[in-house]
Amino acid sequence: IDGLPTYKMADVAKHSSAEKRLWVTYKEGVYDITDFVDSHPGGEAILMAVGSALEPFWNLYAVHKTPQVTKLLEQYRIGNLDPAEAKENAEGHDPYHADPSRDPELVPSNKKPFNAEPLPERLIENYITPTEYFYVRNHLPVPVVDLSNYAIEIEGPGIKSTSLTLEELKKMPKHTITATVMCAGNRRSEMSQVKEVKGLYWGPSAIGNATWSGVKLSELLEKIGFDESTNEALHVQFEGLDLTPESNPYGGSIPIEKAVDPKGDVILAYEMNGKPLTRDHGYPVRVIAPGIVGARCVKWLNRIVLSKEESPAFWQRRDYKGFSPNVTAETAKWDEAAAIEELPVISAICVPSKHDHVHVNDDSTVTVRGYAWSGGGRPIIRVDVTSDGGNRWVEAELVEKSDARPGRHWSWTLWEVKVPVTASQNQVELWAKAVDSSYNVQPESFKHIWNIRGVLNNAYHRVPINLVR
Ligand code: HEM
Ligand code: MTE
Ligand code: MO
Repeated sequence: IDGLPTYKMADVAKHSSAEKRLWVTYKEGVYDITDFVDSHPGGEAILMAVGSALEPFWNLYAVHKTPQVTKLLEQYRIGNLDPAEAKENAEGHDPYHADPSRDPELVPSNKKPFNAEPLPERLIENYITPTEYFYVRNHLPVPVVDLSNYAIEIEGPGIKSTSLTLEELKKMPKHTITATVMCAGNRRSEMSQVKEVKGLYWGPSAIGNATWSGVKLSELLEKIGFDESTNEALHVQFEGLDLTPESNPYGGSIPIEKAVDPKGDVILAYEMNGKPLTRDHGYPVRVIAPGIVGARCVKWLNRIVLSKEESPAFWQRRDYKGFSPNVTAETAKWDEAAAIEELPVISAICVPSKHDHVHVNDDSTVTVRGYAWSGGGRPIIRVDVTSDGGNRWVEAELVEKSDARPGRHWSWTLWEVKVPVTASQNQVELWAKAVDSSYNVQPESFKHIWNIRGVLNNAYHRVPINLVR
């Protein structure tokens, strides 16, 4: 910008304390952010960048790469950066350079970190979701794991501290379960239509059903001395090998009851759909806590800690919690809200898609297909679909499902139905709602379950379509 002084990185480096003011650079701009740091939505992390360039941090935290944030930053501009140095900063190390390549079937909502889901009609083509288009939700770069120095550390009160290589893990009894994994943000884009929410705008395909093979956590804990009658631990914390710039690992925890129950079926999985885990899905080992939110199914598992406390990780304490609709980012009491563990009942219409031109069958019906699932091992007992705002509900046929017992029913149910449509109408809105074995049913609208983070998006799925006769 004309008229402002030009600085070198060495000048900027001198401004990294409150007395000397706090400076940062971004592209060809130099900024004094002293008056902004206290109101930074991301907290004290911002201090890591003072006296230096923002690029390495913002390449990781892509939330910043929006026009709104650029505009905000420009308010603090005090100078220009030497163009040669700006170029060097821009070309600096990309923390995502070692990420794997991905199947084009996965449609990304964000590339760095990588987040992607398949098209809904692809999603329900198979009861077991092929690994190539199983949704991917990464918060950070995919770690590069060298098996020769990989071992999972396990510690906590009342158990023998243990370190386990993949080879040692594979010597223990191998269990295979079929389980659905779903992100708490699945279907967030629908909730965002009520009012904007924070987070990636997922469609209905941030969910998948796969077989997972590995060691049962309950057996492993028992083997290293866990005794339920004396142990005081309340949570099992998991840490991944993926690190934030502050060197905090991705993490999450589950209640101890789930972890030690043989019927809880928590697996330290090294195979997905019969093959070694792919890098995106957690190679070499990840947690599968079936019936529980995807966020706790920690990938690239590095450490397990038994504790009286939940995981201290950001994603357990400051994310993946629901709030009442009028709670704002300013009023949210993060410490008081319950972390999401078991997920509520959900369903989605996958065929047809929104605004499709749909052929009306000879019997004046349209064919509708989708999935339904509930957390906590609760089977789906019914799916209802309507084309006329609920005057007439039609029960769907549950075409593909598991015969697992209630409480251990980890897989989704695929359904199909022919819904009658009125002869005079050219446009209808399809609605679907599922009921689980506890007779929990999906809420009617997003308005009353809206929450700041856009999680638990399980209102009736509504799909407007055009009819073709
Ligand atoms: C979030 C601004 C530097 C880490 C945000 C948001 C804004 C912002 C506006 C909210 C974005 C949204 O919710 O859509 C800035 C500005 C910076 C800066 C103007 C520099 C002058 C940094 C640095 C780091 C960082 C250097 C990390 C080392 C984060 C994190 C969040 C965030 C982790 C997300 C917090 C959450 O998800 O709740 N920042 N930021 N920021 N920022 Fe920054
Ligand atoms: N584990 C690690 N280490 N890092 C992550 O970013 N993302 C979590 C979970 N485990 C994550 C992780 C979230 S939010 C979800 S929804 C699931 O992984 C997604 O699993 P998938 O990518 O295999 O579908
Ligand atoms: Mo997630």
